[in-house]
Amino acid sequence: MLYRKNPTLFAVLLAAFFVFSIGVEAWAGGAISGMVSAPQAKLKKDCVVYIDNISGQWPPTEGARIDQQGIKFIPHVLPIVVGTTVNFLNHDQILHNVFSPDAIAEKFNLGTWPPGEIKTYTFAKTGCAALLCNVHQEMEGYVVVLQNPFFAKTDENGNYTINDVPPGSYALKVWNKKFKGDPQNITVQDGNTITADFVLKK
Ligand SMILES: [Cu+2]
Repeated sequence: MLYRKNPTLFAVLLAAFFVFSIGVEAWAGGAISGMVSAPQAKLKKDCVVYIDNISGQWPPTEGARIDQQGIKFIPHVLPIVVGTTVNFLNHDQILHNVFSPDAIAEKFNLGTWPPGEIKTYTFAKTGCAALLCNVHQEMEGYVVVLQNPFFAKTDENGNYTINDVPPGSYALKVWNKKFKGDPQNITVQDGNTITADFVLKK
């Protein structure tokens, strides 16, 4: 074992590892954190806060899926990067369907399928696509298709954090299924967390 044979070398390697780790952290960009408030308390949850545009090509979101369980779309809101293929699952013991009335999703209709099968759709345009099920009128979900992966969903208290944002100046926006909020101009620096709160309006 290295620490027995050469304790000094072991200590140096350990120190180098920690310095390297801190170095990597410093290169990881900045963070944006804040709170979204809404006219209806329950709509603070499942907002999407996102950077409108960061130059470059961003890879699709990995593992994007929407399940149908308990006659609900889960998750209720799914933010993804444009070009992502979403898997649609059915875990109920009944038939479900998924369609979108929205043009950004070509008004797709995946048909009706039994439990166990998976259907897919690739979202090629940015924007919001509502999801509906023609078997159950009460079912609704949303896919929010974004230009880049620097987004976060709010928790039940409206809090969000976006990590590892490349330094730069951007427009920060908020999406909510019912309300609107004003975009903000922000500047992100390496190693810093900035605060950006949103107040949604009717
Ligand atoms: Cu259904």
